[in-house]
Amino acid sequence: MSGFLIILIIALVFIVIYQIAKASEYSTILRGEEVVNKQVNNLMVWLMIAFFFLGLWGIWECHEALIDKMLPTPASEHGVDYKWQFDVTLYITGAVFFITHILLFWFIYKYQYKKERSSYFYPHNNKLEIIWTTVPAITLAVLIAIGLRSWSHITSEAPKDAQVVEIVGKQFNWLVRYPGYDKNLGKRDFRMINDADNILGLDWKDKANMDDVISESGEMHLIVNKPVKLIINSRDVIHDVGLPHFRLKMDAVPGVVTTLWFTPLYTTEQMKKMTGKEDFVYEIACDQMCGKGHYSMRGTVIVETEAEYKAWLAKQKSYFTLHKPATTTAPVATTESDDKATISMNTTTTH
Ligand SMILES: [Cu+2]
Repeated sequence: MSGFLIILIIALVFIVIYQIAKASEYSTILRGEEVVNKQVNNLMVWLMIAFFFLGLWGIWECHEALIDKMLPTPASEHGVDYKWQFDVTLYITGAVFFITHILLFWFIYKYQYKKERSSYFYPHNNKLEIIWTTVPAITLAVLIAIGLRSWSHITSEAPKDAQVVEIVGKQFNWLVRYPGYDKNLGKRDFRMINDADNILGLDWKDKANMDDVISESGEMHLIVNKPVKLIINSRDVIHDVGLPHFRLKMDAVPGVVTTLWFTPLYTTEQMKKMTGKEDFVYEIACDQMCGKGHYSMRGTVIVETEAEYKAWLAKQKSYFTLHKPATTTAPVATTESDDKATISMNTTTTH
């Protein structure tokens, strides 16, 4: 019923427009074409000027309405570079936008139709062509070169002491894996993936897997001021690890490992104070449309001090301990007793 009403309303609007056009056609004939044209021309000029100011007001209103929703200060070293480039790009393109639009609307007003003035034929100017081709080309080339420098920085080899965390996307949540006290992530084999007791396909023949901790809640713990290397992968389709507060994102591709590294600058607690928001959380958003549950692929990052991180890690049970496969007799790894962050790894515990 509502569909029929919508079609009826659209049809009526067309009829009204048609009737108005007809009426103005008749009035043109009655009042003389020249007089009407002049009036319409005048009206159009003022409507265009009004449109210009309406547009400017709209930009201002959007700015006011959305300023609180803007991302806070970048929380990574790379993010600071990124924001600088974003701002520079915005200032350059913004300035060009305002100058060209002011001129566009000003010319409409200044060169509105006048009977005594005819248009000036100006087909070509090589100098102008060269200027408006080379200036934007050089500007964009410089911006891209600066961007590439940042890009090659985050995708370059991570510092030796970097914390290593693996993040794997799956429809529809993130799985985060931490190496245990051995600081090594064990091998994975996609053929061993099994939702019941081997969610990431850890290869139990590899000792390095025994102490690996997997968070299935999409919570990623990072250490403040310590470089972190993310090892990114996907279990099914293409996802994308979006870390808006750190101004980073990287595709998670099935079968291909992607990496990036960065250094978090502020703990979650510091960020709560800086933003004045008690409920502040660093967010992991899937930045790649990956299916019907895409919207719900939200993870969180908790940035904390090294001591807090170690205390948290010490409380975690390794995936092996929690899901010890019945058929596997796993080799027992040697324990590093001097490391406070030792994961409780009891291979005899059964669940
Ligand atoms: Cu997604």
